[in-house]
Amino acid sequence: MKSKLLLTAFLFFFILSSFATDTTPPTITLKYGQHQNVQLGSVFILSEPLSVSDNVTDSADIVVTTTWGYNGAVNSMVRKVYPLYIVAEDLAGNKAYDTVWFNTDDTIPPVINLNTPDEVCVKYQTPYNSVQPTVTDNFYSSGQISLVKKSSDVNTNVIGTYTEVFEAVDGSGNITTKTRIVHVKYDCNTVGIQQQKLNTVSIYPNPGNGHISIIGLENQDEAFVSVYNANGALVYNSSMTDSIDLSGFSMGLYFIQITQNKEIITLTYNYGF
Ligand SMILES: [Ca+2]
Ligand SMILES: [Ca+2]
Repeated sequence: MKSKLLLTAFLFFFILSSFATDTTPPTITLKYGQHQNVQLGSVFILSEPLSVSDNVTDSADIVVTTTWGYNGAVNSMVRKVYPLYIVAEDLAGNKAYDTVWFNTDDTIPPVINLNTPDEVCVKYQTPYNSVQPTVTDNFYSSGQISLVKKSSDVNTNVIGTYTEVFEAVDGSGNITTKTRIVHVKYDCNTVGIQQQKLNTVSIYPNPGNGHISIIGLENQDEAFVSVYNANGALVYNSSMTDSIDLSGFSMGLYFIQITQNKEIITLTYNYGF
């Protein structure tokens, strides 16, 4: 009886003393780090940003207090940094402190619409009208986006290929560039029509066993076929037929080039893959 009493007293003293001697504050673990990004204009939902533990106090008994800082709670429509101050206190009164910074900003670049195809053609020695692109953004209105042309003007007195480079920057500094290719040619129309003709040409089956059918060519007038191996060496050359037989060659990658009226199309063929 006496020893049981003594043991109880000892245990009581032990528990008391362990409380009294706890001078270690709790540990705060931030689930997503000290810095979180919030997309401007998005719907912000605060998910529990932390967990706590302690050397003595049970996690459920640690008192956690969170307070929004000088900018108040996150307003995802306003581009600011919103601190959230955290205090965790164990049963012995030891406190730990941490802060999560919610950086509300726009990280999505604007979108440039050229208002033309990506490639245009202008006839030699005729005026070129550089169509102004339009720009849109996920958050900023067009008045809050800068759009500048970063390239020199097209000179239609010199035959060649020019690039017009446009750069847009939104109110958060996100940058997009878009390029329009301008061909200055003696004749813009002819080439376009010819390209459309050969664009319908294809080969099948691909991959295949070396016996290739060519389809989609309107007529075979002035049409030639050349086959190059993966090293660029010419291995086959013939006037146009509907089929090619590569079965005598080793398996691998081949480039089948069809020419007609100065127009060229190159198709990639996988022999045996
Ligand atoms: Ca503690
Ligand atoms: Ca944006």
